[in-house]
Amino acid sequence: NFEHILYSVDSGVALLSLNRPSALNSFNEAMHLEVQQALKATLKDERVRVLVLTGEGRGFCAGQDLSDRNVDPTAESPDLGLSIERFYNPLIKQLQAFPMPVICAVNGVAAGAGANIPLACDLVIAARSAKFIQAFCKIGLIPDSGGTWFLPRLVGMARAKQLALLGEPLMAEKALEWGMIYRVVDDQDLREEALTLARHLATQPTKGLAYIKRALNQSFDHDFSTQLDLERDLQRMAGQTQDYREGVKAFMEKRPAEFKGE
Ligand code: T3D
Repeated sequence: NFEHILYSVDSGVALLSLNRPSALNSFNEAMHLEVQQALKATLKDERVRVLVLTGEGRGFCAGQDLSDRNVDPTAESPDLGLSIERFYNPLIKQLQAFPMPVICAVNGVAAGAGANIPLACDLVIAARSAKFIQAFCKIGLIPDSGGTWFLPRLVGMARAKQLALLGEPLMAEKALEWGMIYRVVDDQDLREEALTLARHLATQPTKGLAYIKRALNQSFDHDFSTQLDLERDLQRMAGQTQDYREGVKAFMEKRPAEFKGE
């Protein structure tokens, strides 16, 4: 029972929707805590094999709720590092390491941390009207939630600097063209398209998919030889799963595989 998010599980898919539409789903502490709780529940729930993240209303997420910050000149400066350490960094790390595919369905404007949370997910589908805004520079901050890490890697340094220093909106189609996201769909189709993709992935070898994302995510930190070692280790683990056995067996028997995520 949540107040600031909606959470449901169906057909192997957990759907987590940010639900403070009047503030464009910006994060206050209560919403952070509910998201943390929902992610914990997702990890414990053996039925869940894919996570979908989205937002209610016309925006996906406008980052930190700025009305939560006391910036009165007479007040002591808020410690933003603490907020990053307590909330944003753990969220980003958790999404990256989540042991199943994470789909982000960006239903509208995504600004500040809200523009970078999708980049920590595995597959980003955006509504055609969605836009990504590295709004931080407009208020004297730097891109957080992994922005300075993801952006140069996804779109190159020149474009990363353009986005981060100018804070101009990047429309979904352009984000797709730049290789920042996976797909763009018509606004009215977004939720169903994301869920269709999620339901498909929920029938696939969950552990294998988790190892794939782990290998790809870690590749940027590794030299060639270390990455080959990681591939060896993960392949060894993948080869121990029931789904691998089922995949090979189904292939040999010329029938569709029935993966259990085990
Ligand atoms: O502090 C820390 O913990 C450090 C971590 C920081 C992480 C961050 O995310 S910092 C960046 C914070 N976010 C922003 O700077 C974005 C602020 N919002 C905007 O620039 C614009 O709202 C948008 C470009 C996202 C959308 O513009 P528009 O014209 O479509 O909508 P709007 O009219 O500006 O917003 C609609 C309502 O949402 C409005 O409320 P109202 O007037 O109808 O009552 C607006 O105040 C509210 N809203 C939007 N963003 C935020 C917000 N309220 C609080 N905090 C927000 N971030």
